[in-house]
Amino acid sequence: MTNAQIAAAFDHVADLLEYQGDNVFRVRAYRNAARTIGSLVESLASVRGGSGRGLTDLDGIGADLASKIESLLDTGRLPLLDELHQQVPAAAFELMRVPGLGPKKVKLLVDELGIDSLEALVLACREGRVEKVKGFGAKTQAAILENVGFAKDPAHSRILWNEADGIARELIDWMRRCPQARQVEGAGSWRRGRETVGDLDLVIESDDATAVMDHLERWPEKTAVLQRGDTKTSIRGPREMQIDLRVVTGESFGAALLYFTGSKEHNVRLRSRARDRGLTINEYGVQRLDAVAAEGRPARGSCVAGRSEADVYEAVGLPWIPPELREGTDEIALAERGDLPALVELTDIRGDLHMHTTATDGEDTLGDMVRAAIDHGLSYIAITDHGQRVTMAHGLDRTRLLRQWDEIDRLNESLAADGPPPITVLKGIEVDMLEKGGLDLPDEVLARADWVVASLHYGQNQPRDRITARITEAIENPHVHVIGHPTGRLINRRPPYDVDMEAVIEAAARTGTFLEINANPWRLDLDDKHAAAAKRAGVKLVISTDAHSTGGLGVMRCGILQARRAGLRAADVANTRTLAGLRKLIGT
Ligand code: DGT
Ligand code: CA
Ligand code: CA
Ligand code: ZN
Repeated sequence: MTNAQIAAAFDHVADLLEYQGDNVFRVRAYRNAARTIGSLVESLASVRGGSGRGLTDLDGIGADLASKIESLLDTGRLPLLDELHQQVPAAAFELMRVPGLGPKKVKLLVDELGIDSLEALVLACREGRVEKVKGFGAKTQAAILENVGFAKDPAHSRILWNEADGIARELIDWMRRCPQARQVEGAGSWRRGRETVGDLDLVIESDDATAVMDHLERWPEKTAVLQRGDTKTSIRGPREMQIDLRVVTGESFGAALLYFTGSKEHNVRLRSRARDRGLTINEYGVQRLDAVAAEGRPARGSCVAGRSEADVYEAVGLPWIPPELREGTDEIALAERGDLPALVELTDIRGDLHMHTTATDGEDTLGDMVRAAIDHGLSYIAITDHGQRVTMAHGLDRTRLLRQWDEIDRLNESLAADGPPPITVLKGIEVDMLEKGGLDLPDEVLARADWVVASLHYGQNQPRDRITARITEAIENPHVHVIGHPTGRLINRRPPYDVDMEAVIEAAARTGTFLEINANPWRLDLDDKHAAAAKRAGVKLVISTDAHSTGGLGVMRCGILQARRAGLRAADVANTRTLAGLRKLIGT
């Protein structure tokens, strides 16, 4: 089992325990474990197998959770989960996918109203029965009705890229161990770095398709074979995920990889461009239309390209186009004019400007975060714990914040004690935009910060003009450097708040305020479209991990993919600058 699957299993346990009204500490222990595991870079199997540290050295994993992880690793099952599953009605899982409906609320709906499906829930809302249940009320009822549509949309049950990536990498590793496989590459939406992935597509070069397909069927994570032909097969893998495999020859490998990477729209446009040049493109290669016409079908040996993707693009007069841009928008026109942007890369990133510590809701101390950031090769970071409004996270008031900043001063001094410091730690804060307007810390405190992120966590259901006004007010505050996760959406879980993004971008451009691409795989906020719009307006983006643990620093690559899909270059991203460059940009 992958880390992501084990994290999902623990999250599931937490939901079910919470549904049953179990002890809050027990619920929290599973949630914390899920979070630790979800952001771990190393696989749990190797943590267990390796010398040095074991499972119980991980944050929040004691002997009991370690033995559950072992059970999952060894058998793929967790008896506790099976037990809980029997005790909780199946409809409860469906209901918990409605944004805003946690396990406790779902239990009330099931117990008091006998709700057993999303349809029954809609009906109960329409008939005004939900608002009468204790703890609900008319506003909640209206919100539920609005959010059910979100839960019912099949697009919202696709797997997050980060999770699909865990599965894809294991699968590719496995297939590369097949002696008959010459080249193994993942394609489809996974390769394009989409936010979510429907199924995984794999293209393999081999002269022995049978051996390759047999090897796939021996993958220990396979749960079913869905279909099998001469050169293609589909199986089901972890998390019910479908995996489509094509086996092709060396002459066709590039063409097949291009075709199965998609997107469909990109392929359609390439084909029509080929036709205009007397060519035809398909998954086997590029051929001359006249040769095809003469034979009535693709003639043997009539291929003009197909071995590599670059060959295929070249045959239609284009440079190679990065997969992240292949969405059938303007990428072919850009390629034609030689205007494809040199997309930002992970190695361009020099700093991470949004992260938390144990002072608020982070799991690791300031010192741990700094050490981990050095290990990631960063040359500067900003510590941005929550401001006081976020009471749930024990947000910092002025006194505690100033004390943390003293600690950072001392840390920077000690880092610089023996020559040039390996990293500089900026004194930051994630201030909250209050429901009534304004921020949760006074300007004279913010004036002393090196770096201020302003985010909106409360009052997310306010009307569009209120939300927009709160955000633009924060943008206009001269102490605010960046707006954190500007739309608040959580992929598959919570829609964005109703905000006039055009107005936000305009205000950011006018004031030189940055907008964040939050790299957390649940957020990826701003998304590609908004980030591209911000860039066009001359706004700089900041790609930040919002790490709540040392492991959380690893999600930067998810933010990079989103930025690449937005067509951003290193110059469009503020934290690719050196610290001196960043300071110049913010005028300090
Ligand atoms: P997904 O799996 O829903 O996240 O999205 P994709 O893009 O991976 O789509 P998928 O798995 O259905 O197909 C993989 C690629 O194969 C797709 O991006 C383009 C190509 N493809 C599939 N079906 C067609 C088709 O009918 N026409 C064309 N031109 N290309 C196709
Ligand atoms: Ca796919
Ligand atoms: Ca597919
Ligand atoms: Zn944060």
